[in-house]
Amino acid sequence: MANLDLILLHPPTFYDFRKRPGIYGPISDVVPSTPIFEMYPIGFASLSEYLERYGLKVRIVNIALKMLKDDRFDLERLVLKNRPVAFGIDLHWMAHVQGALALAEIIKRLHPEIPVILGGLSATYYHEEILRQYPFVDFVIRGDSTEKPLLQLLQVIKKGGDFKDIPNLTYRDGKNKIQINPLNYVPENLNDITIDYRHIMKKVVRYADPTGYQPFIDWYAYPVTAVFTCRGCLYHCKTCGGSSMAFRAFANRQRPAYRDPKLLAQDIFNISDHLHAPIMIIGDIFQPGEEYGFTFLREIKRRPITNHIAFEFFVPPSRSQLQRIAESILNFNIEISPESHDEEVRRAFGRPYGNQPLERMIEDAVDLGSKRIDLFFMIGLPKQTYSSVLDTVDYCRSLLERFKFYHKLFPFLSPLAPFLDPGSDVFDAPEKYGYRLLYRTVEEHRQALFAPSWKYILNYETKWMKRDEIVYSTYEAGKKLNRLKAEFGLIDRKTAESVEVRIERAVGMMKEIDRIMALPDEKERETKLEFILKEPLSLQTYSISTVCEKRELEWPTRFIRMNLIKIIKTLLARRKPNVSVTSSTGSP
Ligand code: B12
Ligand code: SF4
Repeated sequence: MANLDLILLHPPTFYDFRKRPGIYGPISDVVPSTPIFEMYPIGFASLSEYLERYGLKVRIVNIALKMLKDDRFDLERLVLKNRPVAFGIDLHWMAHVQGALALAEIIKRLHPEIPVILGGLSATYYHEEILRQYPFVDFVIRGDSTEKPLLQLLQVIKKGGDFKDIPNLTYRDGKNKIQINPLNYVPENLNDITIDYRHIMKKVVRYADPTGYQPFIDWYAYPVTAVFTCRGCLYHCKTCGGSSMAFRAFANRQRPAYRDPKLLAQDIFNISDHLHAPIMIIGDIFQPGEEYGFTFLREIKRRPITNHIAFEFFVPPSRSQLQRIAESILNFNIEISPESHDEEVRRAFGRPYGNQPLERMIEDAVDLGSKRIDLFFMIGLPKQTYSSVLDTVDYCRSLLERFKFYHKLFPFLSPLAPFLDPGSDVFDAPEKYGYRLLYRTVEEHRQALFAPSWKYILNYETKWMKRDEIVYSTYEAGKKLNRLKAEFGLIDRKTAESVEVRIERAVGMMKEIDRIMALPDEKERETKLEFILKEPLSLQTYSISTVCEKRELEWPTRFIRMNLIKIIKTLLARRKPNVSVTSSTGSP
């Protein structure tokens, strides 16, 4: 592997989680990952495809997943064995801050001469601080679209040239001064890049490394995939670090970049040819306007596919929009995040709709044959109190009563955790929104991840709920919702009982940690924490499927999930990437 140009590494949230796991709690119960957040940014796929298109050799290694799967996996051995032109690490989600910096430090210690590049939304927000504080990071590439700047950077590292000509780059110059190049590479559309699973399959074979490319722990059993409509967002939810305001402020994105709806449909066909599993469309197809959604639906209708397709909506779609979906797609599913049942809380969060349009949407979707509807509620919102959290579960009961005959309406409730998003409105002006931010700097967040439980990792509390209340309302409401799901037959009794047992165990453990944390003597505190956190299987016991069973998230998948003949053909063929020649990004 002597001639690799770039190895992209995805870190775990906390590097030493195998030696000393904290009680991370239900922070990942409603996403496919474990609390180690082993899912790498989907952008790794577009970066890899783009760089290879221009002649570079790229490998992705999901370190978090390898560490989760194999207790003996040795990062240092892997790093020592490889000498690429550069290493790239994502600091996309702030939750990875400790893991990302730990990886960077190890690489620098073992290969002081190989540049370490960081990228992703959190690295973008904190670029200057990262380069100022952590000498083992050499470059940060900012922005939501780094394909082209990364190509330029690798070319300059390889062949020489001037770093100052590379857009979006923050680096240290020869005098150890931090230089911040303008963030002016902000493509207007996503037509020159592609998330191409065929490319990934080829790399898996090239490097004989199925786990290095695996997106999350159970992926081979449940090979769900995603296609992207956009980068950026039109909406402005107050705690979201990916809102229109946040992207404008730190990624210099004035409006979202969309993918041509025909390319989007082709992305889905390409997946459907190879996998008989659900496909999630990230980003509301009606966000760019009805015409975008309808063009996509016209296109997708041309080739009937049986995969379950999940649509996420930022606002409830109209009946006629749902009707068009139903006419175009055999198995469609819906995801929407009302966040709270309380319209005032929802409005304060930034969602611009009331319960009436939400319920009308459910009614229409049921009527038009949606195979499943997922509702996501959240804890830690502006104006939300402990009792309001519990009232959300009562609202779920009223919905389940009303749609009793349907059996496919799934409510989920999870905490805004572990961190309030950097760059969100609330993060940047917490007091204005009734929040108290407990950690602001990179280092404070990095240190927080050493804490023994998610209560102490949380970087905020609100005027309406302290950290204690956020944590314990999560468990109490989780228990209540779990019982409700069993009552309405959404989960079987055995699953419900095991979730309840896990909740009770987790609460017991959290209380024990609280008791230890209150001890005045630091040494005694450390010894006691060390002792209880050492428990084998602590990650599984206290932090996975705590407030709901992860399997509840799964949309139906065919028994045979992969079309192996097609996959082999693809591995042998040379195919053109699914990109448009008339893109705004052009050639480098
Ligand atoms: C889709 C999405 C998801 C998908 C993930 C899909 C995936 N694998 O990427 C799902 C639903 C699984 C998800 C989960 C989570 N998400 Co999310 N997610 C989003 C969303 C809606 C879109 C992301 C997006 O547009 N990406 C596109 C672009 C920006 O990223 P990208 O293509 O992957 O990567 C490009 C750049 O980021 C950069 N880059 C990334 N890595 C690297 C590395 C290097 C070396 C370089 C040079 C560049 C680089 O270059 C790439 C290519 O140009 C955003 C909101 C938003 N509007 O942005 C939230 C968002 C990113 N998620 C967020 C959060 C908090 C989470 C969770 C932690 C929530 C939770 N507690 O469960 C988890 C983490 C899961 C995990 N890692 O295991 C926050 C992040 C805030 C922050 N700064 O920390 C956001 C901003 C908003 C939100 N609250 O939802 N998420
Ligand atoms: S939470 Fe709101 S602002 Fe953030 S990506 Fe979703 S719709 Fe956009």
